[in-house]
This record gives sequence, C-alpha cells and structure tokens, in this order.
Amino acid sequence: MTGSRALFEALKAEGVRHIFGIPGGAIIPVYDALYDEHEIVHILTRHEQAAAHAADGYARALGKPGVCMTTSGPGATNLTTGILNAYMDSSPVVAISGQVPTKTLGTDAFQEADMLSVMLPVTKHNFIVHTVEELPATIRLAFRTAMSGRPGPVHIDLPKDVQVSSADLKIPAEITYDKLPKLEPDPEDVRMAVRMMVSAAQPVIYAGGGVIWSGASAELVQLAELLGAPVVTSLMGKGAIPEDHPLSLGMLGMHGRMAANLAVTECDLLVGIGVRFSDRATGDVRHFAPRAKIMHVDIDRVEIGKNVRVDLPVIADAKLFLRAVLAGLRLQAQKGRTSEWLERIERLRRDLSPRMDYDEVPIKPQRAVKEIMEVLGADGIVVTEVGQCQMWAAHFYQVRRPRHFISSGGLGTMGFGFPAAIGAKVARPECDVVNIAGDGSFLMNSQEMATAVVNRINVVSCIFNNGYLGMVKQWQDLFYGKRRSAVDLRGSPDFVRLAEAYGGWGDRATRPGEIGPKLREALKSGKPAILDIPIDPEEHVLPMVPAGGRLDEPILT
Ligand SMILES: Cc1ncc(C[n+]2csc(CCOP(=O)(O)OP(=O)(O)O)c2C)c(N)n1
Repeated sequence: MTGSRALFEALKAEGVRHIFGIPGGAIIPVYDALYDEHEIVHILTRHEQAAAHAADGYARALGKPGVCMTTSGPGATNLTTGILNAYMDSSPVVAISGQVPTKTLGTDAFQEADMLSVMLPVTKHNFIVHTVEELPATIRLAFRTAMSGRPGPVHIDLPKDVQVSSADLKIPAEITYDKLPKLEPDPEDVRMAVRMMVSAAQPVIYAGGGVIWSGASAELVQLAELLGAPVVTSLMGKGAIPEDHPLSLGMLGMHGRMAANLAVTECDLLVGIGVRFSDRATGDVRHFAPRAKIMHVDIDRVEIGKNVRVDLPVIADAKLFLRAVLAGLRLQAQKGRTSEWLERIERLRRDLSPRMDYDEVPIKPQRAVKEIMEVLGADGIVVTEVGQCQMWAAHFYQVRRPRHFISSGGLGTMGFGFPAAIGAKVARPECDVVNIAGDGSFLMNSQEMATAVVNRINVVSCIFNNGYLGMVKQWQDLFYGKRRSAVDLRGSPDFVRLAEAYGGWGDRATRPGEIGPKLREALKSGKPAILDIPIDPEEHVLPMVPAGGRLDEPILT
C-alpha cells in the first residue's frame, strides 16, 4: 500500500467523511489517490484559510474532528490563522499538509516551509511523518490527541516521498470517540464542591465551551435547577443551557448581558465549568465576582488559577464532575435556593431584558437579530463573523441547543464565519445555517461563495451592512474622541449582485419586517444566499464594559 492510499484508509478508520482542502505539487500523490476514493468527500475551497475554518465549523457543529488538507509552503502557511483560531477555541481540527521530500528538507526547496516550527505554537501537537511505516499510527495518534482531554488542532506534515513509498501496512481498527478515557474528578474535590454549593446563599454557575464538548448540557441544567442557581455563559458556552430557560442569564463580560454581569458581581459562589475566565469575560479581575468563592472545574490544569484566584480547583471532565456533584447533592436532599436569590435573579432577567423590537429605518441590528432568531427557531445553527455583528448576535440571540452557535472567540478572526458556516452545513445538512456577518468580515472570505455554489452548500449570509469596520469605529467613537481612522469601507461590492455573480441567491432587506420573509425565501431558494441588510451605521454594541473595566460599571448609552 502506498502512503497516499494508507492515509485515506487511516482517515476512514477515524470516521472521516469530509475533507476541506486545496491541492498542490507537494500533495499531488495524495490527491491522485483521492481520485479513486469514494467514501470520503473532498470539498475544494478557494483559500486554505477557509479550509481550516470550514474544518473548524464542521468540528464544532458535529462534535467530531474536522479535517483540512493543503500543499506545502504557501498552502500550509495559509492554514495558520485558521489553526490558531481552532487552538484558541479548543476545536479538534486535524490539518494535513504535503511537504517537500525528506532528503530535501532544510534546503529551501521549492515551496518548502518549516511547518513544524510554524505550527508549534498554534497547535495542541504536530507531527512530521518520516517514513511510510509510521503513517497509520501517526494518523491515529493525531486524531486521538485532537479529541482527548481538552480538544484542539493537530497538524501533520507529510513529505512527498512518504506519500509515494509503499509498504505492507496495517490500518488500525475503526475508532469511536465516546470510548476515549475521561478524567474522573477526585472524590474529595467533589465532596468539597457539594459542601460549598450547599452552603452558598447566592450561587452562580459560569459555563463554557468545555460543558458543550463534554456533552454535559443536560447535567448543567439539572445542577442549575437542583441548586437554584442561575447560569451565565462565555461566548463559547452559548447554547450549553437553553437561553430561554428561566435560570439562564445569557453571556457575561464586555458585551454580555447586564443581568449576567450583575449576578456574577453579587454572587457568593461562582462555579466556573469548562471556562477560561478570559479578559473579555472578567473585565478587571480585582472586581470580578468580588464577594464570591470561586470554584473552577476544567480538564486542562493549566487553565486553573491562570486568570483569577480560585478557592476550589477541580481537574476533571465537566460531565463526570457534574454527575458526581448531582449525586452528592441529591444525597443531601438539596431543595434549592431560598426564594430571595431566585427572586433577585428573576427581577434582573425581567428588568434588564434587552429591547429588540425597534422599527426604525435604517434597520437596527437588534431588530435584525430578532427576525433571524424567529425564522431559525431552536433548530437552526447561527455562525458569526467578527465585530459588532458578532457581539449583537452573542448579546441578543437566544441559542437553545449546544453546537448551534459558532463564533470565533479567542482569536476573533474576521473571515471565520462564512467558511465555518459552510463546514457546519456540511456536518449538519438537516439544519438551516445562517452566518451573521459584517460587510468587512464577509469580504475576507467571500470567494467561498464558489465553494458553496458548486457543492450546493446552502448557507445564508445575513450581512449587517454598516459600511464600516464597525467595531473598530465603535472603539474610536467611545475611546479615541470619535477620530475615525481607516474604518470607512466605501468600495464594497453590491452584495446582492455578488451573490448572483457566483450563481447564488441574493436580495436586500431595507425595512423592519422584511428580514424574516426574505430569509425564509433565501432558505427555500435551494442556493447559497446573501441577504444584504443595510443597518444603522451609527449603532453601537451596548451595554459595553470597557477593556479592563468592572462588570458592574458598563457604558450604557
Ligand atoms: C483578521 C482580522 N483583522 C482585523 C481585525 C480587527 N477587527 C476587529 S472587528 C473589526 C471590524 C469588523 O468589521 P465588520 O466585519 O464590517 O463588522 P462590524 O464590526 O461592522 O459589525 C476589525 C477590523 C480582526 N478581528 N480580524
């Protein structure tokens, strides 16, 4: 068997069904083997960065690894932003790149890039396959690494001579990720956690992407209900609890909901599960949850104590921790909180619930989010680009299921949304997928309209078109005396005609009330679509906690 054939056999043993990529000289033997491969579908993107984002969106929507593949040199380096994006958000992307033959490594051969060095700081782990004999075990190890513990991206460098060499190779048996070992919590930590929860008067749960990756949403809701504790989430945690649940307060942080930020400020116990306590979530750490004991449950020990002081560290899989704690609480016949804290939470929810029913022209973004949310219901998947559009979605959109909100959190990568939406739709074709986009971000990977049209990947990009790099403008307006520097996006194409030029569906909604019906039309069009929504260009994302500010001191107007 050649290395190239072995690669596909090994990928199938990992359950791989889709690959996003672009070929080139150093990976041609693999693409030649692809010619005879009928079980794996290869989706040719128009930029390698988009292939990485598509694999990332695929992984986040499905809960399994997403795969991308490129040639060496520029093809491989084009992956870097997408791989770092996956790393920052703990997404299991496996990236495979061709490499120059082993005997020319280090000679500045044509399209040689030292990918081990490039990928080292942006991956969970990376490999170079030196001989064809190593290949099957390396693929297994790469997928295992991506999926075990805290998920993350892995890069495999595959020299051309390894692709064409033959050997008598044994491909490992098919894997099921559910069987990977999970990290059990220490029973003593569980006992302590139960004790802290029982004695708290005003507990808050802060849930993140770790809850979603461990499949612990049901347990999270049970804990919230049993404990009488509201749940706030990080950006990655959106959907961990249905956001229309009476105990859900939405996202916290810089662009979080006031109710979430105030509950964290007032609580006496904060239970962080699968979260990073990132600076965008905490604001000034000296004033973050100032009255609370902090419990931090994470599968990755390096996260604990990194950003905030922690009273009880627990290194464990979120689902196993939650199950153990639930068992402990039931033994204590925990009946839930006194009504005072829950009444306070209910008041915060009611009094601070954000307004979305604007009917002005130009359209207010809050109204646009409302109409999109009503069309998609609980089953649709929302992906976002980066900027104001993203934060309007994060603040206002109520996500009801895990894996139904996909956004670039840690890296904040403009151009992520559209290819990630393509990946999500490939992973979950039964779901409507909408990319909430800014005009600037969308243009960073708009060439993927070709990928979507050719492969009939019918996602809809709703472009919140404000003619600006809006989030930068917002910072300039608020913190730099309205000195708008290099944020005017004049020169963008007519997005309706752009969609049509690619053979997609395009239309524009200019008045409130038009977005819902036109989005329905787009979803029914049977084509990838763009709905251009000119929005009020002066609108800011508010409330906003300035960088390094206190969660209870937001800018309101
Ligand atoms: C690749 C990349 N370049 C630059 C930035 C810095 N940045 C953050 S938000 C933003 C503006 C985004 O504009 P747009 O996509 O139009 O969305 P809006 O904020 O207007 O909703 C910029 C330039 C970034 N996050 N990513």
